[in-house]
Amino acid sequence: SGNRLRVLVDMDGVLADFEGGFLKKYRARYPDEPYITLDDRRGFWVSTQYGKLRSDLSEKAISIWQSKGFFMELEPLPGGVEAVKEMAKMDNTDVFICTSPIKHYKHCPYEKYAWVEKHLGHDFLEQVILTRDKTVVSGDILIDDKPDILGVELQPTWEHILFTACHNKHLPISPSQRRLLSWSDDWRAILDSKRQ
Ligand code: UMP
Repeated sequence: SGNRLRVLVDMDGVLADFEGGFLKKYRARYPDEPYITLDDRRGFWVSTQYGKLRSDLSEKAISIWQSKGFFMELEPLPGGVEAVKEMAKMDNTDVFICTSPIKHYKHCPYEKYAWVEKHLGHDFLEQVILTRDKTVVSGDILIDDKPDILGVELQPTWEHILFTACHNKHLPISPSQRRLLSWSDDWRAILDSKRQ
């Protein structure tokens, strides 16, 4: 604490390619069913958009991320793992991975730890925060692709930096909200803007 900077980094859609992994496995499992291209994705909830396409497709979509191996096998998004490793080495900087597991807990929490160990190393497991409510976690910055991050704390300590994803890229952004377009964007400047 003191004058250290605390950065919270989301996992799905920011470090791990949830949308790409979902579509690939959905199409493999349901080759004859309609699907939504990444370009046509709108709204954070995949299941909601599939349910609007056809009501039974919501549960088919959910079956994909409830399956063994789904979270473990997600590909890293370009530059994310490298950025987090670099952040963690910076002076006066603490990095935590802050991610919400699904409530179907058979595989997801285990596989999220396994993914971090595989891509960031065993020591990085110290930095993992699994929570369904990110508003109760304190930090200076939360880098997350979900447009609305709500919970019991009405005034979270962090500033939400919206990480651009297929489902949020068309959203008008309030003038006060900042975006990170990708890990090629200037995340270092965003961190520096929050330092004492
Ligand atoms: N998720 C769903 N339904 C969807 C899309 C995602 O349950 O339609 C899950 C995947 C992640 C969680 O486990 O929600 C989102 O977590 P965060 O990215 O907000 O941490």
